[in-house]
Amino acid sequence: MVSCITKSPQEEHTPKLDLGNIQTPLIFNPSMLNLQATIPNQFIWPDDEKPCTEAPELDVPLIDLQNFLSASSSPSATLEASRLISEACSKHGFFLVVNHGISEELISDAHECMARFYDMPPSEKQKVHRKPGESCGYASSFTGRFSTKLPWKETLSFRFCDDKNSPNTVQDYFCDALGHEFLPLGKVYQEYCEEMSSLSLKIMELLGLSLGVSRDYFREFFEENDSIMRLNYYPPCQKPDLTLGTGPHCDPTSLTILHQDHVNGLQVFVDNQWRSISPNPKAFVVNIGDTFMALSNNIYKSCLHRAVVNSQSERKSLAFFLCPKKDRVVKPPRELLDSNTPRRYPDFTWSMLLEFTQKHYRADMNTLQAFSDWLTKKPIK
Ligand SMILES: O=C(O)CCC(=O)C(=O)O
Repeated sequence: MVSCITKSPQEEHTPKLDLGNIQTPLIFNPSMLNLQATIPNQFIWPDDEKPCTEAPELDVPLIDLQNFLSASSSPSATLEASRLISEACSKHGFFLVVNHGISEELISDAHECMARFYDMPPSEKQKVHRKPGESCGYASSFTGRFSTKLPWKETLSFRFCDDKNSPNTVQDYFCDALGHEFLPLGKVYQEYCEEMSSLSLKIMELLGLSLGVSRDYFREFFEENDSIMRLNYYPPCQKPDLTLGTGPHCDPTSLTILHQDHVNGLQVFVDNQWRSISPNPKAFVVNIGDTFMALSNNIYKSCLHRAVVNSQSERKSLAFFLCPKKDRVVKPPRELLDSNTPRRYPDFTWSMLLEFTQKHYRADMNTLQAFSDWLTKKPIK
């Protein structure tokens, strides 16, 4: 397990993650790296974290949202969907949704635009490079941020705000950061994020029902959400058995909606074993993140997962991370607490957890507990 807290809040006002011995950051250029017989040490993961050859399929429920999303949804179909969700979320927090109402064309455009972005020369992509301590921008692996256990991937992350007063955050990001010719890409991702936000609010209704809280409770909690969209690009790797595309972590965010292209790679750690969730182009993979685990007072699980790479094909995935409005206080609803069930985590805001993962801690399986321990030493202002 990685444990990367570098300084307590008392020790330093703006602590940074330890960069180890980074003097000249390594450049992640897979077409060059793949000409070499092996891969740089920084990408080689310790033996106990190296990918396994066999990862049996994880049994995840397929939730058909057609009925629930229709104007005349039947109570029995809703009940069945919330029962399946409750079962999956109490165990590992992963389920699939189909008939989700997002057009195939939009999903395909989002994948195509991703290919257009990653096909650009490195110098162009670097125009939007992710600065230290920030959660948005382009990162070629994490070469400037960490010195070991580097992921074999490139990412572009950007913010989506469900805010009527600034309705085009995504579109504006593409135009401002990359130039007006990126307006068409910006439009695609603006629409994609709006659809993801609406879908996640519907899923929040089901999560509320499944927990015995009102249907509106979590939907209202996530209105005006301040979310993150990430485009993951995993180039082929000559040594896929030595490295990982995304290292093992639990999402610190609230709910993740992932679309994988046709290439396998996503694995979830359940019952002491890595299991695969194979791509299904018609489905989104949904999982609970740490913030929702805290909201549910640990009833629903945020589960360890990772992505493996392969030597044959590149792989792409689109990840929408639902996050609350930055200053909303995360605490479980009264219905989930009683004298036998005490609070598991102190109150916090998403901006505090985000800062923790950007500046003090490399997200892993233990982020929420480490954050909670850290918070108890740092009162909410
Ligand atoms: O690409 C995947 O399948 C997983 C990505 C992921 O876990 C992440 O972006 O946090």
